[in-house]
Amino acid sequence: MVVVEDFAAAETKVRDGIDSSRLVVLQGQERTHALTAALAGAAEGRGPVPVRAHTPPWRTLVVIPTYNEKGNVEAIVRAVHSYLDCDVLIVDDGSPDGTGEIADRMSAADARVKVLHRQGKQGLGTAYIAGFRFAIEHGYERVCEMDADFSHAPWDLPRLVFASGDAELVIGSRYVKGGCTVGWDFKRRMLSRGANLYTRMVLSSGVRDNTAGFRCFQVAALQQLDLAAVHAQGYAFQIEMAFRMVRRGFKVKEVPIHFVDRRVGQSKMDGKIAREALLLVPKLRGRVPKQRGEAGA
Ligand SMILES: Nc1nc2c(ncn2[C@@H]2O[C@H](COP(=O)(O)OP(=O)(O)OP(=O)(O)O)[C@@H](O)[C@H]2O)c(=O)[nH]1
Ligand SMILES: [Mg+2]
Repeated sequence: MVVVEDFAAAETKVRDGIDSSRLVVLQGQERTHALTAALAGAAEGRGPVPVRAHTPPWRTLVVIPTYNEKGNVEAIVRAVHSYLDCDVLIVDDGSPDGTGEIADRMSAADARVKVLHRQGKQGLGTAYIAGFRFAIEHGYERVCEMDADFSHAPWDLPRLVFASGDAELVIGSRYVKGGCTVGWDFKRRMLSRGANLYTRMVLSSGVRDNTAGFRCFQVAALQQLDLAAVHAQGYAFQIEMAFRMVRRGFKVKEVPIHFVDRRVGQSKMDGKIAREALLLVPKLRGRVPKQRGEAGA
């Protein structure tokens, strides 16, 4: 374990190659207690849990879209709450496996857990747009995107949120120094790398990990975007949102993460999602309005 004072120091360590699962971030906690809690958490396979969840200076909502995640949903919400003091919104698309009912049970037991039920699988993009609207309507100041399948480490979540003070969008990035993917086969790695190279070449927005789904937005910035104009559904949704933020003149910051392949449940990645990205990316250049100059990442 490596003890650091705050999340800014944690970011430097991850950039230098340290795995964030080994970082004990004090952020105001007493050193000995923090180290004991982190060691106990790691021994139980729950990562370096803090003494108590870190409280960000902003009212924060973490949106987790789910489709057939009954093996993950309860554990991911519990994990999020052990690291970050926040509300969680589960957006479930009528999962046939009963994920929605589990979410309802959690919501009844804990006021910090909210659930949005939608009819049938409608895609990741519209699930997040619904989550963003919920954040705007309920006065949250930060809204995060996170997968249910533990690909995004819950201990990285506070690092993303705390980095959002001077960036309207923070991306948990696999393709900056210190970031990587763990457990993906060659084909899946090439697909993600290829999609990102292609997007960088076509859009030249300065963002390196355009398809990442681990993000923290300033809600005030989202309010300035035309959310109704967002077209994309799958991976392309992440590309489109990042591009819209850059084009609007907002600062996009990438913090390195280790992305871990899902262990439980089924992937929803398919050819249709990849095709959508391939066709949509060139169109974005003409479609997304430029404002306040392009800031880059
Ligand atoms: N509400 C909703 N959630 C979805 C939909 N498609 C995927 N999800 C969820 O979005 C998150 C990311 O989807 P994944 O299937 O993990 O996609 P991926 O990360 O590209 O692929 P794998 O990690 O290989 O499974 C997970 O929490 C899914 O349950 C959808 O149509 N609606
Ligand atoms: Mg996944």
